[in-house]
Amino acid sequence: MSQKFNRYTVTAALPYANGPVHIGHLAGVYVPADIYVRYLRAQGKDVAFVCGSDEHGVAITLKARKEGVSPQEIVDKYHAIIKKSFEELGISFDIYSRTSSKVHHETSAEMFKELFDKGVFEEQVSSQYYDEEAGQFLADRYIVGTCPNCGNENAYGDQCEKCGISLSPAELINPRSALSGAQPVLKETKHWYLPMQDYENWLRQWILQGHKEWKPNVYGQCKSWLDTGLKPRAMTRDLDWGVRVPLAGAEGKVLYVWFDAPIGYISATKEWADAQGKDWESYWRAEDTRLIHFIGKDNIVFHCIIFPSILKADGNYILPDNVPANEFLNLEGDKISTSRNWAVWLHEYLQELPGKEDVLRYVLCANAPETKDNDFTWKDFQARNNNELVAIYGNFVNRALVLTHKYYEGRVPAAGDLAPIDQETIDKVRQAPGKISKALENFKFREALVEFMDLARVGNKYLADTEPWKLIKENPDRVNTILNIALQIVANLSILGEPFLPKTSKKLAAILGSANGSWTTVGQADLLQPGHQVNKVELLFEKIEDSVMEEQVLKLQNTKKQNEPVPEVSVDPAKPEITFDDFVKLDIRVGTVLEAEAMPKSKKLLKLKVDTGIDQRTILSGIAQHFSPAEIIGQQVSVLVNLAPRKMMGVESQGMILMAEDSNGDLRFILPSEQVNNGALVS
Ligand code: B3M
Ligand code: ZN
Repeated sequence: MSQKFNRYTVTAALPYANGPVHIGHLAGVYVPADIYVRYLRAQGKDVAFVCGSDEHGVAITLKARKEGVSPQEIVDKYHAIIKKSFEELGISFDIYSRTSSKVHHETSAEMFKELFDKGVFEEQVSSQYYDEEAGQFLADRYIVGTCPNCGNENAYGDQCEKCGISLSPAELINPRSALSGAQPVLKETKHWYLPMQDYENWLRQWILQGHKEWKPNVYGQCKSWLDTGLKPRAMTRDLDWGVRVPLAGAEGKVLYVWFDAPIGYISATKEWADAQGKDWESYWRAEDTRLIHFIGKDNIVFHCIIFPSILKADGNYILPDNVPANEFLNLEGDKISTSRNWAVWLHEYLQELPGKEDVLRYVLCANAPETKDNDFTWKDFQARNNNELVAIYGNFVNRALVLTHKYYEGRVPAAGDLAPIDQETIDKVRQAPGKISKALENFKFREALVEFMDLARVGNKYLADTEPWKLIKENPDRVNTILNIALQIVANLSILGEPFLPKTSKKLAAILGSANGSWTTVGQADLLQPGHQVNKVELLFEKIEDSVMEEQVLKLQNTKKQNEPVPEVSVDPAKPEITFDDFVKLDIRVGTVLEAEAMPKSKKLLKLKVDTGIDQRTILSGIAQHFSPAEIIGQQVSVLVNLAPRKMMGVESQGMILMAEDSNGDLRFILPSEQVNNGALVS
């Protein structure tokens, strides 16, 4: 099947530049896409791996409004963060572009114009919500109101984030504009629609008949869309952020973000091809190019139904041959959410767990949500690192190399006659690349990784079974053979592991002193020649301690706390009314604590010496459980100075320090907002 393809265009969903990338994006899209592309390149295939930031759409304008900055500032900020973090994780895009680029604006506007000229679009005038105060039409997200399903008063016009239901603005109770708070009015506006219903039969044929090999989750979603029936979809919006609609009389309108974003793949390919002196058209128009879209499940309809219809309508493009969409990754049992900050952010991971890029790639691939939603937990992360990467792969490589240094000063020994166990082991090495390839060709990345780790297990078991350290005295020839074979396995692992664990493979190749081989030489037990010198051993992976994981868990717990609704506080009931004369009897002054000491035998009381401005006096204060004496020396306080003196535990207290008591019993000093002189009167 891959025979008929001479070229690959591999795309990864363009992340919205309204926030950084998190582990859900990585597990769903970028890690599998990168593994696939590295695998293709290792086979010497011609590949364009394209991606970029999706910088248009209402989500970005909303975020900008919320932060009080321009949309451009938002996309500039997140584009830089996203691009850098992808690079650091080793996601090997040929180009990471952005949809605000000139070439993209041109390419998408041209494509729209072409379809328009061909008469593809239907023009429709419809009534849309309009904010008369702000003087603009309101995208669904800009309309808020009460959810008819759960009563949430801040549901959006497209979705209620509380109960998750999909909505249309007309369904909201008491709709209001998120821009001005005004009640929106309906106003007529013209838009250009793609008549999706016209493509239904063709889509049925192309997907339901022609692509039965697509993943069941993808095929199933397409079938359900097609069975429900397709309706015209507006390809333009009333918005002032995006690609301008290239038609006269379309002022104030831009292309719908889902019209222009997938064209971003084409624009990025153009930009890359230009820089490389290549011909972009062969990557998008040649029948022998295989187009693959890596996406998450929420993007299926756009990549399998809408974008292909656009490409088909244009007529000059190839269509995706496969769209291996993944399901979602949850985090510690909860849905990942940008707005609730419930995520492990890639740029933070890279900072907080430096040098562990491959560990994250490994865990996210081993646990990828390929067929169903999956859960990421730090416990599983640690276990996979310690029990798999360290204990199996790292341990085997380390043992083989350490023994080579110990017995042969780092030179690869020559193999002699083979025992049955050697032959069986070599056979397994031969079979490994085929098994890994087959899984990768079918987009079964988890399975491919298991096959890879199985080869490391084979190596581990081989050393455990043959125990060369016990034979070195009596049978050194036998040890030559065993270590030769073990080292050949190590060399195979370094090649086969590259798509999954690129940094580790690079490190291992440097230790072995051989450039990474390729998929054509792999599977042989002669990758390292006898006499070849290997370099000093370094550990490939380190054990991760509990304390490191605890920090991450704590961070999540803090997020959870911040998300919790503020508990209702119990407030003390109001006291009976007093007269002004009652009030002025109180002489309250600002003072400073000069000395503080614990009162012997008292848990509650501190003995303070306070400068009240009038005098220096002793005051006993019941704050010992909240403050240590040392921390309050120098503290400004408010003092009720004309309170009748009172003797407690043999000491006379001359006044009272005023404190505020929280509903949970925490005490806080009452202070002027800025420093004032001691003796200043509080009234
Ligand atoms: N930016 C949606 C998303 O991140 C969108 C993907 C565009 S791919 C052309 O889920
Ligand atoms: Zn709701």
